[in-house]
Amino acid sequence: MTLIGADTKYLVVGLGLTGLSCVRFLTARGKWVAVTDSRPNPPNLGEVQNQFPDMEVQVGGFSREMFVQADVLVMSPGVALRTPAVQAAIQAGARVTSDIELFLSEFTGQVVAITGSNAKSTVTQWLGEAIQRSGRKVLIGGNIGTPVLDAVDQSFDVAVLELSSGQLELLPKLGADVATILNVSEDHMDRYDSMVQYQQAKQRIYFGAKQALFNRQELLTQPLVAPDVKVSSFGLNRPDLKQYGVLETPAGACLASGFKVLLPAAELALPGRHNIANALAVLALADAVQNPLEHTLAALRDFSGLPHRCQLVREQAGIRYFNDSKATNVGSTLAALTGLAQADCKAIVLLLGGQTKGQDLGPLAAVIAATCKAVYVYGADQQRFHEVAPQATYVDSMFDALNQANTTLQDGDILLLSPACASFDQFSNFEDRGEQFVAWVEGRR
Ligand code: UMA
Ligand code: ADP
Repeated sequence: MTLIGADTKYLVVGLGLTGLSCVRFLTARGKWVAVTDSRPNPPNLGEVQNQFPDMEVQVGGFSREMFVQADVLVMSPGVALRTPAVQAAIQAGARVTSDIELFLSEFTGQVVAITGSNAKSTVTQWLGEAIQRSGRKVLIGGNIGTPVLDAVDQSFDVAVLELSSGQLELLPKLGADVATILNVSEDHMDRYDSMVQYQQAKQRIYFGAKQALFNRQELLTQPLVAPDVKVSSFGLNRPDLKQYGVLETPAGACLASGFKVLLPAAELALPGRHNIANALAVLALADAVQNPLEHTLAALRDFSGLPHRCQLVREQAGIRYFNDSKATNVGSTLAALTGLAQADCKAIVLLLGGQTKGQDLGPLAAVIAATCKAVYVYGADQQRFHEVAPQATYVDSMFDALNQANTTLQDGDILLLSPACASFDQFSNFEDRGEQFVAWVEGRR
């Protein structure tokens, strides 16, 4: 089955951001499209019914009959491939595709593909801004929040794509100009049977790539496929020739390529060791798409980060308040704690909790013990934290945690929201959780 055929019947599965962009793309090309969503009232139902009144739309469950009639299933990344109706359609001969594959079938510019358990959005945005400085037109899209098909009709020189494991599972051969796995730690264990399965999904980013970039301090990021591609690496240790890393100099730690010093780490606007690793990835990826070094270095100095990622929201009476609501897994909370910790001083008051998504919380124990003066745990899976934070205070909500923590804060303390969990038990999403935290900190609630 070809992807774009004259009589192909497409079934768009899921009617969120991705689904709506796929419906628009296919109908604009005169294709036969039906759409389905297992929720009774998905977000874009009204929009589709208004714009495409003749389109077959089925919601409130997946009908096997509808699936097996389709030639091509255009999947949303949140819908698992093992869903029985999807499997029935595949058995009946349907081909599976995605918004990313449809986009790549028309896009002719350079493609940078970025995945990882953490840091994807930060590196995607940072790199996008570095390339924009050179005057090239850059699409910054994918899992970061802009469906790529919403931008397919504009002429971009470079697409910097953030790809989740769910999006990668749907791509037979991505064929990026440069692809990277930034890091791999446990996440989405409610969707995968094992870490191996999760890592395999991430490895798909290297399929057909011209260049591969991996994190040499994280074995699971190393390309297992494609022996012919040009491979380079980044890491916080000393780099070999043609690698990116950190060189200790008399003037302090510096970002470097091989033996060549490029930038003192102290000149980065973003705090924390994890952001030095992110900056090294940006340097390497920018070089792979021939971005002039002076533009990359200027972007490294100026980028002040995305909201909800270890973001300093207030400093008052010597107390610093950080919103790290995007820390939805253990790896990201570890990065925040180690990045903000001060030597020989337990100054962090940590707020965490929510839905743990089946993760192993074990790695938190030692770091919490070494860096936190107090811990408050709230949310659906709070009983799971007893093992890793035995001295913690257990409360009903983030606001109870804030109100109680507030009475103990002193000059020099850091109040850190870095939940290590998904937010959906008590908030609409991580943005909502972060915004409510910021509103409390700013005295607006
Ligand atoms: N749906 C079903 N049946 C299911 C599961 C979902 O019908 O079994 C329907 C839902 O009812 C909903 C629709 O599918 O109406 C949602 O589709 P989706 O979950 O694929 O989400 P989209 O709105 O299309 O957004 C997706 C990404 N979401 C997910 O992968 C869960 C967005 O990433 C991304 O920005 C967007 O495509 C554009 O590329 C968000 C995300 O949370 C930020 N990503 C996860 C993460 O970063 O951890 C992976
Ligand atoms: P993603 O898109 O992969 O979720 P983000 O850039 O949105 O990544 O950051 C998610 C969380 O991960 C934030 O809490 C952020 O502070 C943290 N983070 C950023 N860079 C790293 C890194 N290199 N290692 C671990 N955690 C990181």
